[in-house]
Amino acid sequence: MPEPATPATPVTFPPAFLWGAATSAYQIEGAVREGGRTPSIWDTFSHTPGKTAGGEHGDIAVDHYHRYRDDVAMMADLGLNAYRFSISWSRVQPTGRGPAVQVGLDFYRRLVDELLDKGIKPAVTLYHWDLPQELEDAGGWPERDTAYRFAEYAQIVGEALGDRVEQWITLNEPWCSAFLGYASGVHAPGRTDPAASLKAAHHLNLAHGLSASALRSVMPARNSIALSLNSSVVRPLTQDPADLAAARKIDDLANGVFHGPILHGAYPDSLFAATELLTDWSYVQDGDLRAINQPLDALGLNYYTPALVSAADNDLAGPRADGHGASDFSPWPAADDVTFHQTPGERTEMGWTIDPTGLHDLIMRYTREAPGLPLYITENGAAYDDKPDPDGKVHDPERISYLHGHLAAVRRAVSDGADVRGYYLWSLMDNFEWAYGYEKRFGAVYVDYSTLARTPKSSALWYGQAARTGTLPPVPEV
Ligand code: IFM
Repeated sequence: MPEPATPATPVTFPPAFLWGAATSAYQIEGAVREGGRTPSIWDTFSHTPGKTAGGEHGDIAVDHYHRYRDDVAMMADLGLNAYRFSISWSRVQPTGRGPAVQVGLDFYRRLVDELLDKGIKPAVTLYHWDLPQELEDAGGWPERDTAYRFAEYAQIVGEALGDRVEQWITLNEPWCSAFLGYASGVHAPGRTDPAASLKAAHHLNLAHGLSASALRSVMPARNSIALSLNSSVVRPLTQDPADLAAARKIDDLANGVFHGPILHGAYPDSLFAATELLTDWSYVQDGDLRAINQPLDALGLNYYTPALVSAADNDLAGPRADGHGASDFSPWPAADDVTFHQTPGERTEMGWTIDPTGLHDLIMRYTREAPGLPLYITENGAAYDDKPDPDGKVHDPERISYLHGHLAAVRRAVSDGADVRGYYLWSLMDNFEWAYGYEKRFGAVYVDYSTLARTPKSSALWYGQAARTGTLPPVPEV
């Protein structure tokens, strides 16, 4: 059922609901050579010709490293009560192993203190795709040792910030790290090896489990440990058994490969069957599944758009449209027999169809998959071609409508029994959108890339009002 544009009764959220915004280190910080930071795989990838739009990179990004105080003040002025950001691993542990660099940890400590001072609850993500290049040179995520290195890094950050940060997220969207990074190659490190991508997925799972234990060993028990999955809402094009099987395969590759071991302690048998020509999964060692299947305190869900799939020989099949960038290599190992279709409806600048019902379905799915586990929407948002008006203001009514629709879907899920405790808009401000460079603007705050000046868009003011009142304001006419 579509969400009504402006419902008759106001959409109101529980008083303790977190109204946040999210960012990640490489997308906003800049200062890539300061304080002993060394290159991550994204520094290397973005400086490799042809890998990002216009050869753009995060060297300066939006200079958050130097402007964090103003950025926190801006969040406070808007009325947000939560902020999710990630730590740059190579800023803290430049070689990905060994002792931490104090300057790196101090930056995050200052940021956290600034947030707490303004009454904004910090949520730390330990890994948002920026593996230290040295670890990629040693094999990257397909190499088991990377999981152990990650647990060590988690412990360092947990020790440094665990006294003041309550919300922890181990990995952001491990699907992207594994399959865009090692199968389709549209993300760093740009490898195109489907077998390696499945191995990477397992080691990311292991890294999650080991880091969750490491965090627990050094942090106060009150802290919450979660991870953020970009779980796909996979819909079959028809009810034909071949299309249902295609949807099942993509569901395993998008979701089951992570939530299977993490939530249930096992990979789906159907995933093993689907990928048997690529890998025998012999790198899943005794004890790994136990290590991965750690008790969690919460689960983060990132949602943008649903996927519509059919069997490749379906008459209605069209060109590949999975929305994950242009590559001759698929991010879906062993799924050449599946076709992705464009879901009908309006789209954002990313070409992603706007469908808040998908968010409701996703929340209800995890309410069933993980009963009793609190949920957070750790990312949701839209890119639009925002431009300042002559008066300098930036009006983005499409984003307001997008946010309204998705927040109303969250609220509907809460009414249906889901325990959703917060929402983090992606993104606080325009930033480096990976392979798309700076072309796609996801921010609620506009960034002028020539001056780096920040201007809250009308959506930021709308969202801030929602945060302050706990009720969604009306949606202006587009
Ligand atoms: O910008 C990204 C973010 O880093 C991870 N989730 C999706 C966003 C939009 O593509």
